[in-house]
Amino acid sequence: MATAYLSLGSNLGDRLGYLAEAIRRLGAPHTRVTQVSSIYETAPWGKTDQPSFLNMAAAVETDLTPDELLRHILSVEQVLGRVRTVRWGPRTVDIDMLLYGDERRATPDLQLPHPRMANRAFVLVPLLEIAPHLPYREALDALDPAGIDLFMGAEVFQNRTNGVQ
Ligand code: GSY
Repeated sequence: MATAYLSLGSNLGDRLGYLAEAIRRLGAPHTRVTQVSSIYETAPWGKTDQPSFLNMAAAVETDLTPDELLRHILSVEQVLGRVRTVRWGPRTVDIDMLLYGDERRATPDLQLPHPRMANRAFVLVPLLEIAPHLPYREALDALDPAGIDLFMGAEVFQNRTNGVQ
């Protein structure tokens, strides 16, 4: 059983609904979502003329290998309507595997740790909220925190994901 950390983002349509559905769907097979962060509204990075994102992080416990977990993530993105057209363009949901245990690799489909995570405050703010022990605090302190606003606390989001009103 391994612990993996994921970053999720959405900037099209029912952004919160897409994140909630992604968390529900990530929870199987052979995978359990053990922690979710708060939801943050964040200014778009890369291609800036697009709607703002909702971003969050999640921890999962999984029996899947990194490649199997990647396939699971891609299938959840696909079911939720992600279409990869414009690079860095708008998306219903984007799920990145940031870390998988202590795994280090650089294959074309999957690089671990995620090669750009240390440069993105919209990734590190939610990640360090759920995993303050990870060695990315200095990286976050070096980034501009502007444009990262708390949108919804983790507990409220979890109640929504579990269908509790
Ligand atoms: O890399 C993930 C997709 N993405 C995002 C994102 O999730 N949040 C923000 N704020 N900007 C982004 N630009 C891209 S591409």
